[in-house]
Amino acid sequence: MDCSKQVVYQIYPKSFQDTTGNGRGDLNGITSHLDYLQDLGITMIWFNPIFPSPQKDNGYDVSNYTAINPDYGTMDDFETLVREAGKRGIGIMLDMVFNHTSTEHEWFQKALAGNRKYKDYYIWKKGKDGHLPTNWPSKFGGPAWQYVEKFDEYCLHLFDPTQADLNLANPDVRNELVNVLKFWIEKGVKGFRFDVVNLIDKMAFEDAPEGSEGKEFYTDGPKVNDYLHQLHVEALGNADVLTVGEMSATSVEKCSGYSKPENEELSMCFNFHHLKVDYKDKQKWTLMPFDFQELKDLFFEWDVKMEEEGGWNALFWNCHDQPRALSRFGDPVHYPKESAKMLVSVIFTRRGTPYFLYGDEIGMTNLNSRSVADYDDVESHNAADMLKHEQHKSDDEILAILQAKSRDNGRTPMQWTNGTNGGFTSGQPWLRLNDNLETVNAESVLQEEDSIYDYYKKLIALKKTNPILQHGTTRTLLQTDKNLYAYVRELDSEEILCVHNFFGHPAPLSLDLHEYERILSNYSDFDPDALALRPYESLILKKKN
Ligand code: TEU
Repeated sequence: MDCSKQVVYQIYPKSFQDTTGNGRGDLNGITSHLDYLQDLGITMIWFNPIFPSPQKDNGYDVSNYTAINPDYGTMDDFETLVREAGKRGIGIMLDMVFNHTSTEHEWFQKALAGNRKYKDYYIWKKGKDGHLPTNWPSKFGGPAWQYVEKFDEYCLHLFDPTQADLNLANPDVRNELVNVLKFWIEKGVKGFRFDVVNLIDKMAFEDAPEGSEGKEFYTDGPKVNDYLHQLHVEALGNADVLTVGEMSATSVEKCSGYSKPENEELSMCFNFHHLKVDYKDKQKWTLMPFDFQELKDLFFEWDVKMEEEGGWNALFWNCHDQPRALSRFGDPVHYPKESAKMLVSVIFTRRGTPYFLYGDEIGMTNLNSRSVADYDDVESHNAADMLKHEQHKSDDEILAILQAKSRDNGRTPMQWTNGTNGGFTSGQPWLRLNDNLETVNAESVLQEEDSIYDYYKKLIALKKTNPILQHGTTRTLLQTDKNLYAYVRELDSEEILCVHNFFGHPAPLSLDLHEYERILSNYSDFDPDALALRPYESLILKKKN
């Protein structure tokens, strides 16, 4: 599949549209909005996991890889959705959580019952002199090992204790995963996102040295490449599917390797470095304005090195694990439209495949929560406990940090109308909706002149048809400018110049724009004589022939 023409829309199924009144979204709800998505012009929908799951981590704790969670509907509903989406030129991408299963998965239950075959599907170690096998912390807080008395052994869980890490070193496990992929390919699925897939090779079980969390022992190991290649050869390669790996704490060198077509591993990779530029001392649960220079340096490094090495980037600001970019990097109060449009222009004009999250196209923002009880996410609650008991923060400080950082910011129900629960459900929504749904809702936004939605449509159409934006090389400009992010995309001596003001004040401009004409921008007029870009102004210009 040609990645350069794809535009991926992410749906958090639990939050898109409820048709049963149980307060949680479902597959039929998604099918009912396919015309809306076709109008937008996207080519693929990525769903977060829709498989049976106890929902300790909202579906990333899978208890059966080849069935549909009854909360979301039936296999028939899924097949209808695939078919109806296909009629509209939209493919379905499923989320494959192959690093771990729920402890409720049949495999784990058999392991617990003492079945040797299935016990070897997971990772068990003896304690060391009365201590845990290693000192690794889990990514959700607490240690990464769970003691199981029956075996007098510890089971590895890099995430929640109910998410047991699979032992991919066992070829039987890999065969199971190949079969899972084949099952969904048969159903007409056109893409797969692989959750934390660079963690599937546990290289050594050693204590993390001071200042490290032990990631070096289980991140980007050499067998990750082998395992991905096997999935490609045995399942993915013969199907016309798009694959994206979610890479935790990775490097551009590793990601170019994973995504180079000749290596036959993945189509592209997500990395998260650009979403840590507002972490104080590299810690997530802190508050700090974003470091603009660091952001630009990262974009530069990843765009240019991936191009040099022949790799491919998945480009995104938002996903279900991140606060909304409009609240984080834009200004939803004073410049909601301008900053939302500027931010998405960045994703669509760089080299790679753009991904955005349901609701971005209408300007959805972070949740204006009133207390910790408004949050559902396991990570947010663990963080709140840590901030209270270890860092002794006040309740107000904790709330302010969650408001800025909680993953639930990217999971609130879709705001369709300004009616009850934003038209998302007639029941009690599983997660609080944002109060701003009075004005920020699809029905109202679609009627606005110069809407964010309309701008998304234009950008999507542009990305799907413009070879320079698809394949052009990248040359960075104004790399140390304090306000502007600028670059040229070039192909066959044709040029597109992109300049974005990342701030809510005018930004002096030293570039001569006379040779350029406008393709798209987020203000109604374009003046090549302008000496500054206006707040959050974003220009996509083509060099005149
Ligand atoms: O995320 C991986 C991951 O590293 C994040 O959970 C990260 O630790 C967190 O956002 C840091 O704040 C994937 C999924 O996207 C996420 O939703 C799952 O919870 C996680 O894997 C476990 O499956």
